[in-house]
Amino acid sequence: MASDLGEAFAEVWTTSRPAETGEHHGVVYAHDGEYLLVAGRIAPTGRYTEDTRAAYVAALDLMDTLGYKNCFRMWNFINDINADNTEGLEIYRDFCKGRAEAFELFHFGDKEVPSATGIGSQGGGIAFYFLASRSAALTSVENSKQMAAYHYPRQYGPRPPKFARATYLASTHTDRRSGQVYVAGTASIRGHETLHDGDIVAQVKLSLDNIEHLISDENLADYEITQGNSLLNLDNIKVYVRHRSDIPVVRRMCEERFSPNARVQYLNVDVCRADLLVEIEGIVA
Ligand code: 3EB
Repeated sequence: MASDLGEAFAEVWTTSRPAETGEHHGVVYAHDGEYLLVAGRIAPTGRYTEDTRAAYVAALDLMDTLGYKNCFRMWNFINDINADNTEGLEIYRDFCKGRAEAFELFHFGDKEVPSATGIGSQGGGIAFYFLASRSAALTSVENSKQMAAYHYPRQYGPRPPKFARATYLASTHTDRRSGQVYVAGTASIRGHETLHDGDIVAQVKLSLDNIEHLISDENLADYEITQGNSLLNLDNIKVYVRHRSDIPVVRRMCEERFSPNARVQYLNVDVCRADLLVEIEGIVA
């Protein structure tokens, strides 16, 4: 994701239990009896639908095989995300098609899809990694001020993006107070529409407002969750910025609203809609 060495960082998921690693139909994984991390790459091609479907099928099949059936978070890093494939379909939309087909094969209902990020990348092709749990209780959370992505109208592509705005992860279904909230990539969208085309300041503000509302008790009341979250509770944040020259202003705005102790990475990559300038994700732990 990084453009030069100074920006490079590693995201490391650790466990105190022993982990086993392996490979399954081209995807690699590590698991510790409670959590599974699975990762894969899709080589650059003129058309991504089939290879995306196949790679997702390998990862979803691994979850079934090893017994990690509760997938709660997915990341997708897509090179040239706004460019057309060889058939004139935007690469992001091509990817969305393959993902939707794989979910269909595994009978994922729209309300069962995990939170996700679908964002640009400097590397070639598509890289992805998923987190799944064996026994955690999951709730897919939507934002009452945004249309569910899986209901987006046809203008955004042949198959809608399939992801939840957040996943609430707790040890039991009765714990509605002390779970973790995995916040999906969040942008300047209300309903299904991009707002503030060309205005980075307004886009950052709306993205932050969207997350603030998403994790608030007001929004989580629909799921009987009450934990008093605010943006100050968000950590492990990634801020994706389309134009490098916008990073200083984005950073200033984020620093005003995040905890000074939050870990935040700013990454200069494209965003999945040509009119989006910024996208933000994080975790309430
Ligand atoms: C949006 O809200 C912005 O395709 O997995 C955000 C998070 C977005 C995840 C995905 C896309 C994805 O539609 C884009």
